[in-house]
Amino acid sequence: MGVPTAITDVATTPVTRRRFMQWSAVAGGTTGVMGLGACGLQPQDEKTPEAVGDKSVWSACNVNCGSRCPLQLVVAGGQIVRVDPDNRGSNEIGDQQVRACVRGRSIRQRIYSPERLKKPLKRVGARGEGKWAEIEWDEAFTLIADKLTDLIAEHGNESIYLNYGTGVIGATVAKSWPPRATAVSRLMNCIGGYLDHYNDYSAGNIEAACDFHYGSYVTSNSNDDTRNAKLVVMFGNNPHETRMSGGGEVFVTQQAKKQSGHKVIVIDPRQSETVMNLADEWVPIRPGTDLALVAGMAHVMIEEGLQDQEFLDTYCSGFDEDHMPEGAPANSSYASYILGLGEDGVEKTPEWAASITGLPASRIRSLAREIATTKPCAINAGWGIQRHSNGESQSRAPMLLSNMIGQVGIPGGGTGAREGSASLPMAGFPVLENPVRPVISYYQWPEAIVNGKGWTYKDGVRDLKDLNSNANVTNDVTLNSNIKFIWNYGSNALVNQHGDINKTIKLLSDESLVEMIVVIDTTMSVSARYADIVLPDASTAEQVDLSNQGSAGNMGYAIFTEKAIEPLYESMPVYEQLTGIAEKLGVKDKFTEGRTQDDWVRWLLEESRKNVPDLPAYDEFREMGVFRKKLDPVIALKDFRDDPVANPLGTPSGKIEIWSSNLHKMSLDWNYDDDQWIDPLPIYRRTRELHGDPLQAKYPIQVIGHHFKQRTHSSYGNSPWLKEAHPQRVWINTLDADKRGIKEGDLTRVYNDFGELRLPAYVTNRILPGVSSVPQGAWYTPEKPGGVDVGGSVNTLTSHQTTAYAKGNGQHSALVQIERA
Ligand SMILES: Nc1nc2c(c(=O)[nH]1)N[C@H]1C(S)=C(S)[C@@H](COP(=O)(O)OP(=O)(O)OC[C@H]3O[C@@H](n4cnc5c(=O)[nH]c(N)nc54)[C@H](O)[C@@H]3O)O[C@H]1N2
Ligand SMILES: Nc1nc2c(c(=O)[nH]1)N[C@H]1C(S)=C(S)[C@@H](COP(=O)(O)OP(=O)(O)OC[C@H]3O[C@@H](n4cnc5c(=O)[nH]c(N)nc54)[C@H](O)[C@@H]3O)O[C@H]1N2
Ligand code: SF4
Ligand SMILES: [Mo]
Repeated sequence: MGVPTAITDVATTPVTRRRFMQWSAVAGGTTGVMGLGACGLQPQDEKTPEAVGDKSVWSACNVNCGSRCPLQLVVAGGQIVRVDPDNRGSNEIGDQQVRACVRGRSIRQRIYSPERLKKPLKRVGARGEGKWAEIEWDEAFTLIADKLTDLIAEHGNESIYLNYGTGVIGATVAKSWPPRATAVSRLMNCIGGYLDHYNDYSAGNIEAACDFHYGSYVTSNSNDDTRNAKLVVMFGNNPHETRMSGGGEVFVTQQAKKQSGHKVIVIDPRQSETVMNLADEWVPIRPGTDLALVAGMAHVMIEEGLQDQEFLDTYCSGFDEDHMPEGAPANSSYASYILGLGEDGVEKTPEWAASITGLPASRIRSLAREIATTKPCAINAGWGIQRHSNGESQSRAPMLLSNMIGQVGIPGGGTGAREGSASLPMAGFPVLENPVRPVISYYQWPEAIVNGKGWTYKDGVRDLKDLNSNANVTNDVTLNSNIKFIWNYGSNALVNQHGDINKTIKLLSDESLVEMIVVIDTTMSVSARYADIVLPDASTAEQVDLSNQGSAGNMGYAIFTEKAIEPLYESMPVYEQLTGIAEKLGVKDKFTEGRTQDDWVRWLLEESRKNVPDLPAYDEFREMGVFRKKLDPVIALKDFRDDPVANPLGTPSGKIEIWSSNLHKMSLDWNYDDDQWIDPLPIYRRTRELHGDPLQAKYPIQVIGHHFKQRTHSSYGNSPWLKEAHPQRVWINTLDADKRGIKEGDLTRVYNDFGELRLPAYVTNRILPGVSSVPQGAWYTPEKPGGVDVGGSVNTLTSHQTTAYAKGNGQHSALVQIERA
């Protein structure tokens, strides 16, 4: 196992310039497959690069930013000395170069980080106290296997939880999420299974809402299809920061606009990178109020007869009183809600919407007219709009708008959900069957540590046999244990990425609740601080695998990720770690089927080639690095649009349910908090910590935590280069800053009842007055235990509360006060 020198040394390791120029001159050309032969160097024995000199191998950035970028790692003396991006493909949509962003190109700072874990660690002080003993791998395997055996005997397999974690989402053998595709899941299924979770921090609210609105999770059309649109309306969608590479959507959105000349309107409380780079108009809106905007626009459309009534009559249920399901109360249609004939008796005029959204009523009127009369119109959404305390209904706002103008299922249109993209049907790592049927939502685990035992469907427990929530309005499974063991692989969601860090830490500090926490990471992350056992993982560059999730627009791609260097220090690929634990548990043969990781890669590739026949075989793919394929554009729900009778949706009526009969049922018997609602209609309600909350008397400013180019969540968060290029700051509007005597760069206190941050201010008109943003993912760094977080993690300020029926995260809903420090 290799031991690197410090990164400064790595960076200056002499690599002859001549060789480099030779390499890049050929690689940049059009010689087709670039293997070692093509670069003018002799083929080398990849096991001993030190002995023979330089090589360049394909690898990938496998973190969860939605892109999956190939990287070419240049190795000299057993160390990675340079990172080059993809240099194939073309500048055609569907064949584009997948150029890594600034983060992927800095990957050496993650691989050779001083925080890199070197040896297995066992906690010796109190949990979270930071006292560790280095132990041998064998001891770590025994400790984990023994604890699993004891806990399963005492509490059952339901007590063993696989936490959400997307640090290695791009990989296949080493994939860290979804749990049902990971090697950890396979190990647990060899010994009776584990407690799984459904949905995710990214999109949990829309994933649930879609099930009711459209009958299953749907995307919108892919971005390449916006070439057919005259108007593109994006609700809180920021691809120019959240899909930053050529394998992301930056290139596709730019090219599509160039080719079609369509207009782009972005609705966002912030003037995002997408507003700056792509939009023709910015509509700044208060966070969490998009449904009020859509209601105001609906009022204009109904008053002026601008809605697509034929589409609504044919494809939807619940828009007006003539199209309601049986058993729905009188005056409960959406049109009745808008016209003030519903329960609240309030007419949803543009003036009403203006008072909630902060937009002028005249702007709401003009927007409604433009959207209703400019077709095809592609309406899509990012996921920021649904990461709110009212996120389930918020996420239905763009869907409803697209329904009213009849743009679902056609080229140039969309469903109002997030853009789709085409991907290759690559084989996943086989995980065997999990016999444990109750499944909780990804955001419920802290509560399930204390109260999970006895939960039923009314608390959001789904049945693994049928994870679709539509069918799980009721089910007969009960959760029979609290969580006693947590696997936390490739995850910082144990602490940094979950809400209310101070509360989470208190919960984890009680060693009588969760009895063992195992963190598998490359880095001493914030979550690793609260583990009992920390296992040092080999990075993607240190093992062979396939990156199987690449997709952008209508291009699907896969990457062969070679082992560039030996695992650093005493780190070990996760598959080998789990094999060691399997051996202690007596299930090694079942777990491995006699295969090494390399054998699995070969097997997975052959399985994938059954679905993707032109995918090259092992040796050719290894040389080629990236396999890309132009696929059909995604036109979401096209079959339904073409023939709604032959292709009904999964809703009870088979139609788009603007009034959802299943949500109506759930509103009658589900458990949720007193300040929450389950509404069959997508109607605006002010829930926790949104504008108008009485709590604003104390904490007047709405704070969101947008996804930021410095990091992918917390990954890359410790890179000195990236920190310098994109420092962590709190965004505050000029008016709010002036009132508080805060100037650009001043240190501020950002605080509420959950906790306090100390951060420099970014004083700007790029965010609405009364709104602020602390980019999510910064590393929680308390001055002293429980004290002020000088690292600036927004989750020091956010809540554990789950949404009413999605049981999802509302982490963009938070109220704070900001002062000069
Ligand atoms: N307030 C707020 N919180 C949020 C969000 C928000 O918008 N606001 N967004 C949420 C969303 S959408 C998501 S997806 C989650 C993401 O949360 P996570 O899935 O936890 O993502 P990361 O923070 O990137 O953490 C990944 C971990 O994997 C580790 N890692 C990286 N590479 C490797 C590797 O090769 N091997 C191993 N073993 N580990 C590796 C990293 O060091 C890091 O500790 O955060 C959520 N949290
Ligand atoms: N650079 C980078 N890229 C990433 C990530 C990252 O951490 N860094 N994370 C990746 C992951 S896992 C995910 S899930 C995606 C996340 O993708 P998103 O969830 O779409 O990202 P966000 O930044 O949370 O939100 C997108 C935009 O919505 C705006 N917004 C917030 N609240 C509202 C609202 O109520 N209404 C409206 N109209 N707009 C609102 C924000 O200002 C932001 O500009 O990004 C992925 N890409
Ligand atoms: S962070 Fe995302 S866009 Fe950047 S290199 Fe990695 S995968 Fe690509
Ligand atoms: Mo995410």
